[in-house]
Amino acid sequence: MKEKIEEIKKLALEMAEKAKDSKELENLETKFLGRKGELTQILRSLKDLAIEERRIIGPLAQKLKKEVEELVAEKMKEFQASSFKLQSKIDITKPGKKIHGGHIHPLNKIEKEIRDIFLSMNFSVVEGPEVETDYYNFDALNIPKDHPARDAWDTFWLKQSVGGLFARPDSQGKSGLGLKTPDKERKLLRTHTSPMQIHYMQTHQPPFQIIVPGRTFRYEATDASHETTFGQVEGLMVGEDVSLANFKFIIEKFLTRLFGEGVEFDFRPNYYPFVEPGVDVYMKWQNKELEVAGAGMVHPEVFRAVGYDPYKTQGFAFGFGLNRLAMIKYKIPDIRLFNSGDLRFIKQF
Ligand code: FA5
Repeated sequence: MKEKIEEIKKLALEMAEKAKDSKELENLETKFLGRKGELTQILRSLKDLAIEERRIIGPLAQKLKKEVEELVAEKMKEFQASSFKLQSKIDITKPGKKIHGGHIHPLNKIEKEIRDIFLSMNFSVVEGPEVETDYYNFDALNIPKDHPARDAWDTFWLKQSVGGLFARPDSQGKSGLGLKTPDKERKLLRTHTSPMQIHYMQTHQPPFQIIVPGRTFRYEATDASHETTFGQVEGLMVGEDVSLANFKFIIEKFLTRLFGEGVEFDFRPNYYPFVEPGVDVYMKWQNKELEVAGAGMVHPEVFRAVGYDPYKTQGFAFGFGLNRLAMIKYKIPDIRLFNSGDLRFIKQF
């Protein structure tokens, strides 16, 4: 009988060790502890044993019963825990979750490309404030107050702050509180990136070459090629002998890198108070002519405003419309799509 108990113990341990799931554990339990189980049979037969033998076999069989019960309970817990983990982590019968990746906005995409092109031509990239003053946006760029050229830039003026209070300025720049903000300090949303020409030249000495990507704002009616908020990329190269030929070379290189060999564009004369001579750059878009940039040689008055000697300094400047370049590159039919927030549009990029 003793040997039989030892045998059961060995076998039970082995089976528990090998059990791969709770079903196999249940089988083990039935085999040894079930109503007709091997150990149950031994316990039942104790009463038929001689008293001396019962004293030895009884405790051994009871001890083994307890051991097997504990072993089964412990193993069962392990199986339940791991099957719970499996269930809560992956249910392989469930359909997979669709992952929605983000998209780079076409304006960011083209801006990055433009930055890289100019960086490779040894330009530095700088950025400037979107809220500017009258002085930087106009005066310093040779567009004095009441000059008709100001009409080219319809402006979002900001409410003037007087002692922490805001009041809409009247046409003379007086706030509703009757206090006058000095004209030069009147705040506005920059209508172009050109004010950064002034900031940069005030703090740097030539020679240098920079581009300034950024958002610009105009208080004007929108249509397929006009927005109130759009991007520009300003360029400024200043030195002792920077010429219009250098300007032409850089623009040709830039547009060829952005649009590929054989890109079609042309220069047409235009007036900007802060350049002389001034030109516009035109490209084709939907079989129409589209102005993509204003440019020219920096006006001597602008150099004077920043304290440079106009007789010793020359430079060119340009301002590309970022949205318009993107419209041509990605064949976008309407500029208003950029700021529409329409995900069907963004998802194409
Ligand atoms: C300017 O803003 C000048 N600051 C450009 C410049 C810089 C000239 C340096 C000379 C030297 P303009 O208003 O033409 O110029 O705008 C420049 C470009 O911005 C345009 O060619 C066009 O591509 C884009 N742009 C202008 N207005 C809008 C608008 N409402 N919506 C979208 N793009 C516009």
